[in-house]
Amino acid sequence: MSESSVAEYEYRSEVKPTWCPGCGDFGVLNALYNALGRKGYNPKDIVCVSGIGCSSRLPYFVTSYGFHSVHGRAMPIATGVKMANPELTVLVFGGDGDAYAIGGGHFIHAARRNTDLTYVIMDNTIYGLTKGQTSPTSQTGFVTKTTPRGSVEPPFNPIVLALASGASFVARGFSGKPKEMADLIVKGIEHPGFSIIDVYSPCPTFNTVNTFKTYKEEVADLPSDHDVSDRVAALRLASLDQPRYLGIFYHQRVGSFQERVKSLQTGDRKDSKKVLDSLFQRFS
Ligand SMILES: Cc1ncc(C[n+]2csc(CCOP(=O)(O)OP(=O)(O)O)c2C)c(N)n1
Ligand code: SF4
Ligand SMILES: [Mg+2]
Repeated sequence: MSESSVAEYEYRSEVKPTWCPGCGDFGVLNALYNALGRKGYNPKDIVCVSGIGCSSRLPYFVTSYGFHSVHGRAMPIATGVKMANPELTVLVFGGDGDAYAIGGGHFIHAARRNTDLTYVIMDNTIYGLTKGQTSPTSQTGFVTKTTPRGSVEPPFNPIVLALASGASFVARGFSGKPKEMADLIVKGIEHPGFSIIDVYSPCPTFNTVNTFKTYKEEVADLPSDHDVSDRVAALRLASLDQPRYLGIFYHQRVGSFQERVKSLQTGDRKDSKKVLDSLFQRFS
């Protein structure tokens, strides 16, 4: 990773964000510009991968390599990019539908494997792009066009899910606090493993329940004496409905998927080549 003094503005691409005025995703994008500028990463070392959704448009707005992929499949694509070139810093962006509904299987296994990626989920508890259906983080009773009498399903808690799946860096941010979120993104990038940052990112167009105003009243910083290496304490704090804690719940250095795969390759490379050659012979 080459670091240089790249000014923050250079990460803004020529494509102007197409989000609705007041969308929480602007706060995430600004936090990202700030985080990249603070580290001074060379844009050619950064890859932004996303799925499909309003939030998944983000890679267009960043000067870096980018991959606007398929709904729910950002994680396998990002994993492939990182495996092919571990020198790259790979960031993944998407919504709560993309990450936790259609992409839920990929999410838990990336956490379990500890793939070295930073995943920022813009959680507006709704499907924004398709005009407002419930998602796995929508509250019970949530009224949408497809649940006119209120959703009967309970939501799950992304932080608890990430912790239970074995993620090694788990944090929560809020679009209304972009500076703090930039800190989380920097720490997530620096963490050599799977970093999950779930962000309360309101959708003022389709969600009038979870708004900047309600979140401002409900959020609080994690207690200053919280031990980030204590997974059980992290689970307890993340399980509380009130306050909705912001900050790093859990942070533990363990071998990443890339490191473990690499360790298999060193030392017995010749043997691997022998096996590969014999396979080629067998199937040619
Ligand atoms: C395979 C597939 N299924 C469904 C869709 C339709 N679709 C597009 S975006 C989306 C959900 C978007 O919600 P979310 O991921 O939360 O992103 P947001 O728009 O809220 O940022 C859905 C269901 C699709 N594009 N592809
Ligand atoms: S529909 Fe909602 S999530 Fe999509 S751009 Fe507009 S405010 Fe943002
Ligand atoms: Mg959403």
